[in-house]
Amino acid sequence: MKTLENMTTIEQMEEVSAKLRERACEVCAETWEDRNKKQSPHCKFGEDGICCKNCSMGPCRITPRADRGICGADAHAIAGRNYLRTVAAGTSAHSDHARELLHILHGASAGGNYRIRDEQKLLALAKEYGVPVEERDIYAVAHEVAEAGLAEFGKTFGHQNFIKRATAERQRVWREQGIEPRAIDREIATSLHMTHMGNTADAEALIRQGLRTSLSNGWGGSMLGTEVSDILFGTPTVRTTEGNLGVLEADMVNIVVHGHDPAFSEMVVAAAELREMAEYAKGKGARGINIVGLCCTANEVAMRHGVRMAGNFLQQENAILTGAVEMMCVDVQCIFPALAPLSECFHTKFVTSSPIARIPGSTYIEFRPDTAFDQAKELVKMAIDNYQNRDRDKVYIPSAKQSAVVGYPCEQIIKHLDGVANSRTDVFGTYRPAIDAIKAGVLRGAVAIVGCNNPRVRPDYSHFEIMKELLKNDILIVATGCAAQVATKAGLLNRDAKHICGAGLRRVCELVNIPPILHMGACVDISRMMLLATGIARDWEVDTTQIPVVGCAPEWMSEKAVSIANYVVSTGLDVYLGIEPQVKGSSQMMELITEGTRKITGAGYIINTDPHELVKSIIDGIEAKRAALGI
Ligand code: SF4
Ligand code: MSK
Repeated sequence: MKTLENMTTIEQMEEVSAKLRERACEVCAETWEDRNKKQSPHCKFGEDGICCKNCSMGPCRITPRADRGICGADAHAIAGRNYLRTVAAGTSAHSDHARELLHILHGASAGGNYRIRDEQKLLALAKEYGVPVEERDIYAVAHEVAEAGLAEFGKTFGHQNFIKRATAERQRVWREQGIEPRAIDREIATSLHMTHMGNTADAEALIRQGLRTSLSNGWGGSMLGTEVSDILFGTPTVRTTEGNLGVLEADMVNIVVHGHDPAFSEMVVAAAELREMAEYAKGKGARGINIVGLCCTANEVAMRHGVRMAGNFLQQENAILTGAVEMMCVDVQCIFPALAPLSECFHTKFVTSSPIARIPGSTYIEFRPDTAFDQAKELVKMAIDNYQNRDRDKVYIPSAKQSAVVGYPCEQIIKHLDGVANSRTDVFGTYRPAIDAIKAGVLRGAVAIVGCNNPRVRPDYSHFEIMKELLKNDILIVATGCAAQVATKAGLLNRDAKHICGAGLRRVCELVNIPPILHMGACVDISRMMLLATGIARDWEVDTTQIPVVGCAPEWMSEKAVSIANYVVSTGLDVYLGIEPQVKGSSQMMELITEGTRKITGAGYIINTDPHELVKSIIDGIEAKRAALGI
C-alpha cells in the first residue's frame, strides 16, 4: 500500500537537487539557481508587461511620470500587445511542431524510416478530411491526409477543420463572438500585424485575437500534432514505467532524449533497442544502453514504449550533474542553452538536432527524415564510445525513483470505462459511467493539471500540494507535460496512490483499475484534454462550460502555456493559474483575463500564487459548477 509516507516528498526532491548543486560548485558549473539569483529582483516593467520595444522610438515604459509611450500607447495597449505576442509565439511553437510531423507523414513509406502505426486513426482522419480511402494504398491515403493537414496552416478561406469536433454550443459561441480560428499561419501573422507599431491599441480587441489565435493552436496545430504522432508512432496505451533521476544506471550507457518532437526521439529509442547496439555497448564494458526521457519527450516515449522518465523542466541540468550521462540529445522547445557549457564540465555529449533549436557549444547533427534511423544509430554509437570517458569520481546517481502507470489518451479512458459498464451496452464507447459517478457525487469533478515548473515559486511544490488536496477531495486529475512528471516523481501515478484519495475517488480507482492521476501525454496533448472535456459534455448533453471540469497550471512558464491557457478558456473551461501573467501593469488587461473573457467564452482565469488558496478556489469552482447543474 502506498501512503504519503512512501511517496517522494518535495523536501526529498530538494535534498537531491541540493546535493547535485554542490557537485556543480565542485566542477565550477553554474545552474539555474545561480542565474535566478543574479536575475532577481526581476525587472518590474517586464513583470507588469508595460515595457514596449515594438519600434525604435522606444523602448517606452509606463511610469508614474509617463502614462503613455511616445506614440501614445497606454499601459493597456502595451500590456495587451505584449500578451498577444506571447500567445502568437506559443501558438507558433506547438503548430510548427505539428507541421514538421505532417511533412514526415507526407514522406512516410512502407519501407522507410517512418511508417503508419495506427491505420485506424489515419482512416478516421481521412474520413474527417473527405480523403477517399477505398481500394487505395494506405500510404497514398496518408500523403493526401498530410496535404490536407498542411493546408490548415495556410488555407485561404474558412476555418480550422477540427472545430467541428467541439460541442454545437461551443461552435456557436466561437462563431457569434467572431473568434473561429482561420488558417493557423494567418492567426499568428494577424496577431503580429495587430501588435505592430501604429495598429491596435484596444485591449479587448487584443484579447479577442488572443482567443482566436489560441484556438488555431488547441483546435488546430496541437490537435494535428497529437493526431499525426499517434498515426506515425501509435496511439499510446497504458504502460508501467518509472520516473526520477534514479532511472539513470551506473553501469550502462545513459542517453537522455529531451524536448518535444517524437520524430527524433522515436528513432533514437529504436536504434538503442537494436541487438547490435547492445552488443557494441557490452564490448565497451557497459551492461547495456539505458534510454531515458526528459520534459515532454519523456512523456512521448514513456506512453508509447514505457521508456523511463528522468524528470521535468528544472531537472534538465540535474541529469547532466549526475556525471553519468553519455549523451543528451535534444530536439525542440524548453531546452536550456546552459546545457552546452554544463556538458563541458563532464564527459556528456550534448547533441542538438533541429534548425529550430541551434545552441552554441552543442554538437549539431541535423536530423533528416530520410536518413533518420541511420543518424540515430550513429548517435547511439557515439554515446557508447563516450562511455569510457565517464569519470567515475564525478558520478552521483540519486536513488530516488517511483513506479508510474502512464498512457491514458481518450481511447484508453473509454476502454477502461467500457470495462466497468458490464452489460450496459448503451453506455459502451461513451463517458457515461464517469458522468454517472460525477452525478452521484462519488467523484466531484476533474482537473486537468498541466504546465511547467518555475523558479518564481518553490519548484514542484505547488503541483504537489494542489494534487494531494484535489485527490483527498474526490477530484480526479488528468495531467500532461511537466506537471505529469511531478506526479511521476512523487509516486502519484501509481495505482497504490489511491490510498491517499477520498473514499469516492478511491472506489473509482479500484473499480476502473486506474491511478488517481491519469497521464495524458506531452504539452501538445492538451488537445486530448479538450476532446475529453468535449466528449464528457456531449454525453452529458450540456456545453463544456457547464461540466465540473477545469484546467490548472500551477507553475507555468512558457509562451506555449499562455496559448494553451487561452484555448482552454475559449473551450469554456476555467483556468487556475499559480503564476501571474505579465499584464499586471494594466487594470484593463487584468479585468479582461479574469472576467472579460467570461462574457466571450463563459470562462476565465483565476489567479493565486498561494497553492493552498488556489486549490481551495478550484474546489469551490467545481462545487459551484455542480450546484448550477443541480447535482
Ligand atoms: Fe514606444 Fe509606441 Fe514605439 Fe512602443 S510602439 S516603443 S510605445 S513609440
Ligand atoms: S516541456 S512547456 S516546461 S510542460 Fe512541454 Fe514542460 Fe512546460 Fe516545457
